Amino acid sequence: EKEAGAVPRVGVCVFLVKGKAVLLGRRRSSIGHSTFALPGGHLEFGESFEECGSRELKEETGLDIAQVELLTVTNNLFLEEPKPSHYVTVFMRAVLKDPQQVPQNLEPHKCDGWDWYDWDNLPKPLFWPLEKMVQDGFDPFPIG
Ligand code: 8DG
Ligand code: MG
Ligand code: MG
Repeated sequence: EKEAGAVPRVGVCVFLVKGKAVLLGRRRSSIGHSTFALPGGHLEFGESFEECGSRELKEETGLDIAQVELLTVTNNLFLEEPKPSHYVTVFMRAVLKDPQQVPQNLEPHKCDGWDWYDWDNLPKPLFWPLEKMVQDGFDPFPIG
Protein backbone atom coordinates (compact mmCIF):
# COMPACT_ATOMS: atom_id res chain seq x y z
CA GLU A 1 0.00 0.00 0.00
CA LYS A 2 1.45 3.34 -1.01
CA GLU A 3 1.46 6.17 1.50
CA ALA A 4 0.24 9.45 0.09
CA GLY A 5 3.20 11.79 -0.23
CA ALA A 6 5.73 9.27 1.04
CA VAL A 7 9.08 9.23 -0.75
CA PRO A 8 12.16 6.99 -0.59
CA ARG A 9 14.90 8.32 1.68
CA VAL A 10 18.65 7.75 1.66
CA GLY A 11 20.29 6.07 4.64
CA VAL A 12 24.07 5.91 4.97
CA CYS A 13 25.61 3.42 7.36
CA VAL A 14 29.13 2.34 8.11
CA PHE A 15 30.89 -0.97 8.58
CA LEU A 16 33.48 0.37 11.01
CA VAL A 17 35.99 -2.47 10.92
CA LYS A 18 38.67 -3.30 13.48
CA GLY A 19 40.52 -6.54 12.84
CA LYS A 20 37.74 -9.05 12.13
CA ALA A 21 35.16 -7.10 14.16
CA VAL A 22 32.52 -4.49 13.31
CA LEU A 23 30.80 -1.90 15.50
CA LEU A 24 27.11 -2.59 16.17
CA GLY A 25 24.44 -1.23 18.48
CA ARG A 26 20.99 -2.42 19.46
CA ARG A 27 18.42 -0.01 18.05
CA ARG A 28 15.81 1.81 20.09
CA SER A 29 14.30 3.54 17.03
CA SER A 30 10.90 2.25 15.91
CA ILE A 31 12.23 0.76 12.68
CA GLY A 32 14.21 -2.31 13.67
CA HIS A 33 13.64 -1.83 17.41
CA SER A 34 15.82 -4.17 19.54
CA THR A 35 17.86 -5.39 16.58
CA PHE A 36 21.61 -4.92 16.12
CA ALA A 37 22.55 -2.43 13.43
CA LEU A 38 25.42 -0.40 12.06
CA PRO A 39 25.89 3.23 13.04
CA GLY A 40 24.45 5.58 10.42
CA GLY A 41 21.59 7.88 9.54
CA HIS A 42 20.00 10.05 6.91
CA LEU A 43 21.87 11.72 4.07
CA GLU A 44 21.48 15.48 4.41
CA PHE A 45 21.10 17.89 1.52
CA GLY A 46 24.44 18.55 -0.19
CA GLU A 47 26.41 15.85 1.64
CA SER A 48 28.70 13.24 0.12
CA PHE A 49 28.27 9.64 1.36
CA GLU A 50 31.69 9.93 3.04
CA GLU A 51 30.71 13.15 4.84
CA CYS A 52 27.43 11.66 5.97
CA GLY A 53 29.10 8.50 7.29
CA SER A 54 31.72 10.50 9.20
CA ARG A 55 29.11 12.89 10.62
CA GLU A 56 26.75 10.13 11.77
CA LEU A 57 29.62 8.22 13.40
CA LYS A 58 30.67 11.34 15.28
CA GLU A 59 27.08 12.16 16.37
CA GLU A 60 26.20 8.64 17.45
CA THR A 61 29.50 7.31 18.85
CA GLY A 62 31.94 10.22 19.19
CA LEU A 63 34.38 8.31 16.98
CA ASP A 64 36.50 9.86 14.25
CA ILE A 65 36.80 7.61 11.23
CA ALA A 66 39.21 7.36 8.30
CA GLN A 67 39.47 5.63 4.91
CA VAL A 68 35.70 5.96 4.40
CA GLU A 69 34.75 4.15 1.19
CA LEU A 70 31.65 2.96 -0.59
CA LEU A 71 30.89 -0.78 -0.46
CA THR A 72 27.37 -1.29 -1.79
CA VAL A 73 23.79 -0.04 -1.92
CA THR A 74 20.58 -1.89 -1.09
CA ASN A 75 16.89 -1.08 -1.52
CA ASN A 76 14.88 -1.61 1.66
CA LEU A 77 11.10 -1.50 2.09
CA PHE A 78 9.71 -1.25 5.62
CA LEU A 79 6.05 -1.61 4.73
CA GLU A 80 4.97 -3.40 7.92
CA GLU A 81 6.02 -0.46 10.10
CA PRO A 82 3.41 1.87 11.68
CA LYS A 83 4.84 4.50 9.34
CA PRO A 84 5.73 2.58 6.16
CA SER A 85 9.12 3.67 4.82
CA HIS A 86 11.44 3.06 1.93
CA TYR A 87 15.21 3.46 2.25
CA VAL A 88 17.93 3.33 -0.32
CA THR A 89 20.73 2.36 2.04
CA VAL A 90 24.33 3.16 1.22
CA PHE A 91 26.89 0.98 3.00
CA MET A 92 30.33 2.43 3.63
CA ARG A 93 33.44 0.91 5.19
CA ALA A 94 35.83 2.80 7.45
CA VAL A 95 38.47 2.35 10.13
CA LEU A 96 39.15 4.28 13.34
CA LYS A 97 41.36 7.32 12.90
CA ASP A 98 42.78 6.57 16.36
CA PRO A 99 42.67 2.80 17.09
CA GLN A 100 42.61 3.57 20.86
CA GLN A 101 39.41 5.62 20.70
CA VAL A 102 36.42 4.04 22.48
CA PRO A 103 32.78 4.39 21.29
CA GLN A 104 30.36 6.38 23.45
CA ASN A 105 26.57 6.01 23.36
CA LEU A 106 25.78 9.64 22.50
CA GLU A 107 22.14 9.04 21.43
CA PRO A 108 20.84 6.70 24.17
CA HIS A 109 17.24 7.27 23.03
CA LYS A 110 18.17 5.67 19.69
CA CYS A 111 20.65 2.96 20.76
CA ASP A 112 21.31 0.74 23.79
CA GLY A 113 25.09 1.05 23.34
CA TRP A 114 27.91 0.32 20.90
CA ASP A 115 30.23 -2.65 20.94
CA TRP A 116 32.62 -4.58 18.72
CA TYR A 117 31.39 -7.93 17.41
CA ASP A 118 33.40 -10.56 15.61
CA TRP A 119 32.13 -11.04 12.06
CA ASP A 120 32.09 -14.80 12.70
CA ASN A 121 30.05 -14.39 15.88
CA LEU A 122 27.49 -11.65 15.20
CA PRO A 123 24.77 -10.89 17.78
CA LYS A 124 21.11 -11.75 17.14
CA PRO A 125 18.79 -10.52 15.92
CA LEU A 126 20.46 -8.33 13.31
CA PHE A 127 18.51 -5.46 11.74
CA TRP A 128 17.05 -7.24 8.72
CA PRO A 129 18.76 -5.24 5.93
CA LEU A 130 22.05 -6.31 7.56
CA GLU A 131 20.81 -9.87 8.20
CA LYS A 132 19.93 -10.18 4.51
CA MET A 133 23.46 -9.11 3.49
CA VAL A 134 25.04 -11.61 5.89
CA GLN A 135 22.84 -14.41 4.55
CA ASP A 136 23.80 -13.44 1.00
CA GLY A 137 27.46 -13.92 1.97
CA PHE A 138 28.40 -10.25 1.93
CA ASP A 139 31.89 -9.61 3.34
CA PRO A 140 32.74 -6.04 4.41
CA PHE A 141 36.44 -6.72 5.03
CA PRO A 142 39.20 -5.63 2.72
CA ILE A 143 40.88 -8.45 0.79
CA GLY A 144 44.18 -9.70 2.19
P1 8DG B 1 19.42 10.96 11.75
O1 8DG B 1 18.31 11.73 12.35
O2 8DG B 1 20.64 10.86 12.61
O3 8DG B 1 19.74 11.37 10.34
O4 8DG B 1 18.82 9.51 11.57
P2 8DG B 1 19.00 8.19 12.44
O5 8DG B 1 17.98 8.12 13.49
O6 8DG B 1 20.41 8.03 12.86
O7 8DG B 1 18.64 7.13 11.30
P3 8DG B 1 18.80 5.56 11.28
O8 8DG B 1 17.47 4.95 11.49
O9 8DG B 1 19.89 5.12 12.19
O10 8DG B 1 19.30 5.29 9.78
C1 8DG B 1 18.52 5.69 8.67
C2 8DG B 1 17.97 4.51 7.92
O11 8DG B 1 18.96 3.77 7.25
C3 8DG B 1 17.26 3.45 8.75
O12 8DG B 1 16.04 3.91 9.29
C4 8DG B 1 17.12 2.37 7.74
C5 8DG B 1 18.44 2.48 6.98
N1 8DG B 1 19.36 1.42 7.45
C6 8DG B 1 19.43 0.19 6.87
N2 8DG B 1 20.35 -0.58 7.50
C7 8DG B 1 20.85 0.17 8.53
C8 8DG B 1 21.81 -0.11 9.54
O13 8DG B 1 22.42 -1.18 9.65
N3 8DG B 1 22.04 0.89 10.43
C9 8DG B 1 21.41 2.12 10.35
N4 8DG B 1 21.72 3.04 11.26
N5 8DG B 1 20.51 2.40 9.38
C10 8DG B 1 20.23 1.44 8.49
O14 8DG B 1 18.77 -0.14 5.88
MG1 MG C 1 21.90 9.52 13.42
MG1 MG D 1 21.32 6.20 13.38
